[in-house]
Amino acid sequence: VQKMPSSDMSKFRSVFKNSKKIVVLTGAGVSAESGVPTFRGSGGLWRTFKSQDLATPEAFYRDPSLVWEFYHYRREVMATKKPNAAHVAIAGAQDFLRSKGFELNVITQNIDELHHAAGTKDVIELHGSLFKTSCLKCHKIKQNRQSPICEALRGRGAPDPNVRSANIPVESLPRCQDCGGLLRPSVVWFGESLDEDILLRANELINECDLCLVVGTSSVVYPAAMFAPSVAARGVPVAEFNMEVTPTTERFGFHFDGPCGESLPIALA
Ligand code: BJW
Ligand code: ZN
Repeated sequence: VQKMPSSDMSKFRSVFKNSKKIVVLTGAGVSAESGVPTFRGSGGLWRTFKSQDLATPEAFYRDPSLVWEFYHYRREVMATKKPNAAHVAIAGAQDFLRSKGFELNVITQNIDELHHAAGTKDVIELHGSLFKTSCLKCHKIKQNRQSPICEALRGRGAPDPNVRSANIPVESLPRCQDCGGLLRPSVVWFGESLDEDILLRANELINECDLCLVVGTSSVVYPAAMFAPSVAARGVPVAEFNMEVTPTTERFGFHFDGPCGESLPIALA
């Protein structure tokens, strides 16, 4: 018979205090209290599209202007957002553990860079970044914080359902400064493979950790969805921080219900 996960915070805190190699796996929910919409939540609609319908290579090849409007909008929104108490608690715990010669590593599915902004070091970004581009022709990946990313996108990308598509010709979309090729956001879309080195590093951390926190993810997108269950299968404690139960909740030792901006500062204090 499957035991329900515990929500005993003092029990979790004593496990935390005895851990030396912690992994924190995060998803969109960790940024929700910063005002960044989650992927599958009610804020997950842009115009009439579900995010899942725009985050695909097929959508980009069919209509690069539309997909660029969507990512341009999300880049511009981030200028008004800052890390919340959950990001700060994670960064603080990493700092503290490192000062003791121990480790806490963050593996995130998010592309918003809010963990960096909170001061977390060596963040593993499984799904790329809003602030990196990759060239379809020369394949170079570059940091890009320009606002707007190109003139044609200035003032475009409004999320309201009645806004007409900008239909920007490909020549005027973001282009590579080195070779003139079309740029795309350096993010991992459905059906695309994750970067091999990043995946290797993530697997290494998952296989070596002695405690795993899984924060604000619906745990439905692979391969990230199997990381925490594989830690639990080794008999290593896993604690989930979420506002809902997920398909993986019952495999974990701990589940803390509620906004992680409230639960994490207590858990990691
Ligand atoms: C709070 C909160 C608060 C709210 N406090 N909590 C094996 C089995 C089945 C399918 C596949 C498989 N392997 C591959 C697939 C296909 C596919 C997949 O997984 N599909 C599933 C949907 C079934 N995977 C892929 O295509 C991956 N590629 C791959 O595996 O390549 C090899 C391969 C290809 C094809 C076939 C087989 C193998 C790539 C996946 C890339 C995902 N990319 C995206 C878009 C990134 C760019 C962008 O953002 O635009 O990444 S999709 C989207 O989902 C985004 C997210 O990072 C990701 C995960 O979402 P997340 O973070 O969990 O967010 P939500 O919104 O779902 O959940 C938020 C949670 O927070 C909720 O639970 C809330 O309750 C909670 N919450 N507020 C705490 N305050
Ligand atoms: Zn190029």
